[in-house]
Amino acid sequence: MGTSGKVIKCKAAVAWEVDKPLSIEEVEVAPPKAHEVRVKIVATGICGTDDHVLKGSIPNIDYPIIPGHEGAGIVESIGEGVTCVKPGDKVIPLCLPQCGECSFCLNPDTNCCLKTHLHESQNLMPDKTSRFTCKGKAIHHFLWISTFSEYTVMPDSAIARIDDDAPLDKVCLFGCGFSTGYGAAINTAKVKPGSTCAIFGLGGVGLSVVVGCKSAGASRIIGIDINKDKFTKARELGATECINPQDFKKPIQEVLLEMTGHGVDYSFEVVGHTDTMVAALVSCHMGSGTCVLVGTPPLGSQLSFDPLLLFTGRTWKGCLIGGWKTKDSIPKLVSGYMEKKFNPDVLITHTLPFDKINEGFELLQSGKSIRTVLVF
Ligand code: COD
Ligand code: ZN
Ligand code: ZN
Repeated sequence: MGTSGKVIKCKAAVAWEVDKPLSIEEVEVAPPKAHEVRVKIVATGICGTDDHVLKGSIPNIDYPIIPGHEGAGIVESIGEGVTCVKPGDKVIPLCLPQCGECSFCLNPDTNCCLKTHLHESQNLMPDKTSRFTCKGKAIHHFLWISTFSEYTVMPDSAIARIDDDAPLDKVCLFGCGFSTGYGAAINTAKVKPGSTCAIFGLGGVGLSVVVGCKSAGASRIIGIDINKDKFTKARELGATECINPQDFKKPIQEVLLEMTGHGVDYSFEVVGHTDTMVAALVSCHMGSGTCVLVGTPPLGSQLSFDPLLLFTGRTWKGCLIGGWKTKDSIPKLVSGYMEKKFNPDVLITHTLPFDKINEGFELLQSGKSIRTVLVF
């Protein structure tokens, strides 16, 4: 008795409105349409961005919605025309699709496919309908992948097949956190051996930047966080120094300039605040420093900074999902993990049953967790 072609009833976490805890509901998940895939999610991480969805602090979110974008699972069924995966394949849903055909996908210098939320809303499937229903009401998708549901549907441009042996409760972190931070150092900054790096924010994503800087051969890696409990893990992963802005009377950018002479070679903002974005720019080397924005700024925010900071030679850039062309790169990152090239397992501080999802968010909000992985 297969489920293919039928509606599946399963558990999902629904955000009915802003600023309310998630509610575990029974939802109905419609079968995939043409060029869509239905996936049984086995494990999903909780990322800072999911917390922003609950708080209503990111643009273009419609409620009710099923959040979650750091999952791993197994293909249950495929719609007409899908060739990239088949039922039974292990997969990672892609919160940034790669259609492979648009002018951005054909451009080697960007990973922002034209089918992303930057260009069109991903709160409904591409045909502008939902595959989720709860209590007779259509529920919105998040980034087309909604991994906080035991079964979820995504376009075939937003799914990548991974190694058959990959442990899904670990490699789910490649769907966002690890890939985002590691790629920011490797692809976007292109950190050079022997360089000095500063990372503002040592959550799951910031710690993944630390891993990227270390593997690129940086000799000095300075971690910055207002929560000193993050320092042990940062040192374990390669930070050579850790500092708390609250321990200094002067602004942290001045502290960094004093520590390094003329500023760091690479700085990374992994908090998502405009003040730390400008502090990270000021902290990098006046003539040759590169500052990379990784954290999403608050809804509607604007930056104010002295343009002279750029005149002398600093470079300011940003990236989404670490600049990876996702469908091509995430399977390779998972293979690298299987070959023990890097080990994001240390970022997983908690593993909880899916029903305890709100406990997972409390751990994130109180700064007690790096990554909580929920298992169905
Ligand atoms: N100075 C230094 N550290 C600070 C400050 C400050 N003023 N304020 C807060 N922090 C620290 C916190 O103590 C915490 O340790 C860390 O910053 C933030 O970490 P988390 O655990 O809350 O969040 P992450 O690491 O899971 O994610 C953070 C991002 C900001 C990167 C994330 O929310 C985001 O915006 N991602 C967008 C980038 C992207 O590519 N996204 C893809 C999908 S998410
Ligand atoms: Zn594309
Ligand atoms: Zn994320």
